[in-house]
Amino acid sequence: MPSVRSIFLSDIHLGTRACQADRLLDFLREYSAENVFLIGDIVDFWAMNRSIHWTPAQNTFVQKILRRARHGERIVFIPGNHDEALREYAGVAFGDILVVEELVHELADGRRFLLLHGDEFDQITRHHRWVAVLGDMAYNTLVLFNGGLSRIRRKLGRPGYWSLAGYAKRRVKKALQFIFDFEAAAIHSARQRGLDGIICGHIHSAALREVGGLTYVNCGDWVDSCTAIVEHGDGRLELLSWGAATQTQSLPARQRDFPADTVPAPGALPGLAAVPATASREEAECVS
Ligand SMILES: [Mn+2]
Repeated sequence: MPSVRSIFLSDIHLGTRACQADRLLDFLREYSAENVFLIGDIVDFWAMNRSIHWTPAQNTFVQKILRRARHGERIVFIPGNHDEALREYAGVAFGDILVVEELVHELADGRRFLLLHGDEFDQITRHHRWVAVLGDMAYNTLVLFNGGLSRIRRKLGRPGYWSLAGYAKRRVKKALQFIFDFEAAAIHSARQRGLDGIICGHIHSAALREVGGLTYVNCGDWVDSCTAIVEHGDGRLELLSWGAATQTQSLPARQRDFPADTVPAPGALPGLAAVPATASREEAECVS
């Protein structure tokens, strides 16, 4: 098992049908680490208020994390907005797992990064909670619909994995502006504290890029894109994509990186596969 210095995960959303715990387990089997940082929305208590979907794979994930903690990996749990109840326990260690609101992590090369979930940079979650809850329900529906779509694609023998939620997120200009504002606020926060960068989650949009001399890193999620950030022994950060089509594929961040105002052509990114936008309509019709 290759060993990395740190693994950064966010937005796993345990307790929901959309949570891709199988792929997450698959990813974790490949990497041991000195540090595992769980950066928010690990357990989705919002969704669990509506209905609980707890699978054996999700259980196994929890057990694996506890096991890693017992075997000396340092596990830090940073609550997000979907598991905000745990924020009350900031500073408390549950066995081997430490819960903190945020953390400054020093990379092997000396760079210092702020680790936090990031919902405070999201003006909607911060000031209009009910909009966030509604948006969350709509997003989950979209992700579920996409799951059905993938099954149909597989049955039809179409290669690759086409992400509807990812597609919708990329297409909606407002969403792009939202992501841009979020990133700007996150970078600003790291700069104010004199740090070299920030590693966060929350917006389900993985990133690893330089912005004005600082490094903006987002872990992405495990409901749609299945992405993680790892820190190698020399302090180098890498964004790994664990999508359905290529389970062992790892991409250096730059290849997945694109400015917020450009939309990559279908097929330009491995996770998007080569399906024109219209294909979704044909397939959607197959559903009914
Ligand atoms: Mn969140």
